[in-house]
Amino acid sequence: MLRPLTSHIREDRRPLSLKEYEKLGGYEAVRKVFKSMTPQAVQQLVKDSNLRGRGGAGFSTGLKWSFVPLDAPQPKYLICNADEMEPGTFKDRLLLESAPHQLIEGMILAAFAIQADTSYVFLRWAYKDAAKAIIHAIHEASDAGYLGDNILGTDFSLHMHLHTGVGRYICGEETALLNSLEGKRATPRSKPPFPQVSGLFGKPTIVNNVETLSCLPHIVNYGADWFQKLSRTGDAGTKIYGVSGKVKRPGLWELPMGVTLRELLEDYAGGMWDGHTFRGALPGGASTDFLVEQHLDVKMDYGSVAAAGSRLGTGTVIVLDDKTSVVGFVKNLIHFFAQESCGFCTPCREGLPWIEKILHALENERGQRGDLKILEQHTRLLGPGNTFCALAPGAMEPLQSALKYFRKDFEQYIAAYATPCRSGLMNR
Ligand code: L3W
Repeated sequence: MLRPLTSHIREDRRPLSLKEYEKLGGYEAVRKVFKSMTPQAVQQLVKDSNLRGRGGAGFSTGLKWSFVPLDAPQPKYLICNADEMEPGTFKDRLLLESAPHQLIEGMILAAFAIQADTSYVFLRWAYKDAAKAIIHAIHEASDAGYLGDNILGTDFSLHMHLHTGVGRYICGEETALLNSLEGKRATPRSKPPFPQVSGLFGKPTIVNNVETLSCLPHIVNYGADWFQKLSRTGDAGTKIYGVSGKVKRPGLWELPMGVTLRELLEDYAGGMWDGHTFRGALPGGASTDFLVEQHLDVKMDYGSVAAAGSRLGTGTVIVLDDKTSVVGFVKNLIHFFAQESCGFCTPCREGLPWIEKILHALENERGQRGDLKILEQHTRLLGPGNTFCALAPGAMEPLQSALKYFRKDFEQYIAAYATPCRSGLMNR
């Protein structure tokens, strides 16, 4: 099976019912695990499979689970991070809307591996169809004995709840998500302690992405080796890649991990619109660095994209073309991140609106000499280690790489419009 996560998704994308899912072998992995595996064995299998988190960071799933103290008393929590709000990212939505039982089965397996008795799907508020599909599937799975007390007659119990967020990007950051779920203001927490030891209500908690969890039934059914061999590279499995921007066929495709950016753009997305030329692409949502022409043959896996100076992130590519203003493009992204900053730490709260102001001024022919230097300073001041969470450093990635690869696009505004005696920046 070359596309385990999506090959059973119907053409009309209607969610598969429990009966339909069972007919295709659904919940066999849960039966297998309950019959013949220990939690430790499931953890080892997932470690051996080399599954890495699909939410953007690519952290080893099995390793993350292994930090949960198995003998800690209940409650322990498993949380599915379905708060998909990264710009250009719409891959989890497909799985949530069309394959809800695959996700639920994956969650049961993950909960068993860490011996959690309570689980939540933390869902983006705007995903209304997904909410309907998940709720319906939770009811079906509970009625069939896959969820609840003493699942399938075993001594393992798991209760599952759907929680819809209020539409804030920061809730996708795992510790802000935990605060939100506890009814508190959604600001990130400091790490360590990591949620695996002190998470929801201070209890051991695992937060995994939708796509990550959806891989689990297949890894249990077909094995770690099989999962590794799905990939073309050292990073295992398939990946749901996406492309948006001025390409002929924007969309999502489940492909072997490690297809090249060129294949993705030309063979799957159909190439650029007529009359438009490729200039660059953000490989994994907005909070990644640009890849450009010289990177078209880079393999889209964690290691290769990192070696090219960016990150695979969510694997959903945003394409920049030659008819789109680079400054406007980056300003749009910074506008989003500035709006979504939780406001807790100063560099992020103050820095992002400042950058947005400068980009806005540039775009509107009010650029000043020194603006690029200030922008560059900000990419450092808001970079890794200077803020409380990854939001601002992520936002700096498209900006810093745009300044590197498309510097002339910024300079032209300064050269064309700046005068040496403009008033200070703060007077704009
Ligand atoms: C124990 C350690 N656990 C890390 C765990 C940690 C978490 C996971 C990843 O951001 C990225 C971000 C966005 N001991 C550990 C450890 N962990 N070190 O591993 O952690 P981390 O901190 O590397 O990343 P993160 O804070 O989870 C995720 C980028 O993804 N991104 C955003 C995507 C957004 C969505 C969405 O909207 N839903 O997908 C895209 O590129 O910028 O860098 O579980 O506990 N020493």
